[in-house]
Amino acid sequence: MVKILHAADLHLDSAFTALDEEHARHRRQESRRLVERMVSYANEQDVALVLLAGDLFDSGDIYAQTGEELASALGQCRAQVVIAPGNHDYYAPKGAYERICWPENVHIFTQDVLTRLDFPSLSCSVYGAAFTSPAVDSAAVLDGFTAPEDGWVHLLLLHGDVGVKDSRYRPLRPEQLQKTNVDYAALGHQHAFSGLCRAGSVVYAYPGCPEGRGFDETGEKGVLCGTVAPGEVSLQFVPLCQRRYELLRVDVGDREPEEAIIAALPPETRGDVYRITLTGETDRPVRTEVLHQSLCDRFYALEVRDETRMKRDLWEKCGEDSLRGLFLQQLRRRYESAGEQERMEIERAVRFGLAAIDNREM
Ligand SMILES: [Mn+2]
Repeated sequence: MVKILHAADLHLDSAFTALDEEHARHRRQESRRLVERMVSYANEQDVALVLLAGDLFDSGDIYAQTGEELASALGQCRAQVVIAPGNHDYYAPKGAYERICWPENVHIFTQDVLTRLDFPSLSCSVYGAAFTSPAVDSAAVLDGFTAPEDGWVHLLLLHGDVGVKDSRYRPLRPEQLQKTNVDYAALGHQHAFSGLCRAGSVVYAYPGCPEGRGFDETGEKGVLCGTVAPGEVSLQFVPLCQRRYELLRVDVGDREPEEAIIAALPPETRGDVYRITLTGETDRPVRTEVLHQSLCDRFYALEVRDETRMKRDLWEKCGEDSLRGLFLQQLRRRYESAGEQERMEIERAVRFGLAAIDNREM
């Protein structure tokens, strides 16, 4: 039985484009701490083998400091570490992997050919390959390979795309994984945790990226940790991210927008990045900049979007012989011939206009 930690898609030195420049710079710095947290966890758990399934770097063009800190953090790991480079950090002569001075416990697959690494003290073999260019259009590396049944633990470590036909990132079919006869296939590339999947007797999984980088990578992020024995896999998802990206839609209803948002939030959001979208029908004007200002201290970073619609009965005062009535008549005419986008803008103008006429707080 071998205790493993499986992580992938760290994408160190990502640009964090969903954030403003200052936050993005801060996130790049703190994302380097991720590897330290991973290593402490592995040491605490007495992990024997750390499997990193590619895309450790967001590109081949990393800061020297990022490489040095990664190598030094992995050197603190009591486990053996195996890396299979992916499409973002493909292995190239004079590339990022060759420029870094790796500690002795780190082993890197450098060829696009299935290679076997033996760990006799663990009775365990790891089979893997590297991307050596940004695209690999087949899973030919697995052709003809079947792990023996010899009482050892057999692991596959690979960056690739299961279930995506014609993928440029090593398309893998479950049947191909099944034929490998390994006990566990530790995969990288897909950024959401896949759950533990099965192809015949072969268990495979994507842990997803351990730190979200945008609103397409939401919620809890982490790694997989546990034991693998011949024919027996017992792995748990372990949250390890420092910050979560969360999408929250809030129906304003009859409440003040700020009140509606606060009511919808979980108790602790200070470390997280939120995109809050206001929805529903309301005749209250929604001022996203004001909301942002008054709520942003509750988050690491916040974005507020307005998708509310105007209440239909707001047009009712259209017939009134008053400033209000004239204002509504004017806009109603334009509203009727307007397209979807312009209608949203007109509704917004009506809400702001009526609030001003009524002298209401905006
Ligand atoms: Mn990838």
